[in-house]
Amino acid sequence: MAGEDARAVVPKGLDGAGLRVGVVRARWNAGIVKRLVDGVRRGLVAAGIADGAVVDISVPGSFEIPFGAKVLAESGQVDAVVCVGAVIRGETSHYELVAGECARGIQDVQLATGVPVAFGVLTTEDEAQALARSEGAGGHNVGEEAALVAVEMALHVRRFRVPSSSC
Ligand code: DLZ
Repeated sequence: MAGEDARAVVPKGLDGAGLRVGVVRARWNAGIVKRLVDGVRRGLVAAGIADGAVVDISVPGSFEIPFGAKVLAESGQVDAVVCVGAVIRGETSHYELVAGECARGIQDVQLATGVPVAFGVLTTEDEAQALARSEGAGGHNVGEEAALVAVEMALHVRRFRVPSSSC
């Protein structure tokens, strides 16, 4: 992909105005995660979400991301959550456990709460792959992609939500 345009494309008609989004970021591999968070911000702005509509929490590592996402999803303060972290095999003896539990936990949280939770967590063989997927050549940024996913899914929820007065 080097040199090619790999920047995330905003789906036609995606308009997140009025949505509130939570971001959970892991502190492990902080340099990579910072690049992902910058991508998340860019994606949210491109989808029409103001900075003031975004809340941000940090957790120790990717293993804790699902719990952070659950706290936000259950808070009633956000319509979607974006998770960002980086699990790098070369530096992580229990890579499978951390990466696998992070992915499973995120899916569990979104299905249990009904609040979309996007997976912007890199699981890579080495740091070079992580750099390439967090604003590498061509602008590929998994954080930016995850932000757009979160907005799209939140709009599905908004469209089909049963008004509380009809219950
Ligand atoms: C312990 C650990 C290791 C070895 N590697 C990573 C990593 O590459 N990426 C990451 O986000 N977190 C890592 N962690 C920390 C765990 O996610 C978790 O914070 C600790 O095991 C404490 O529960």
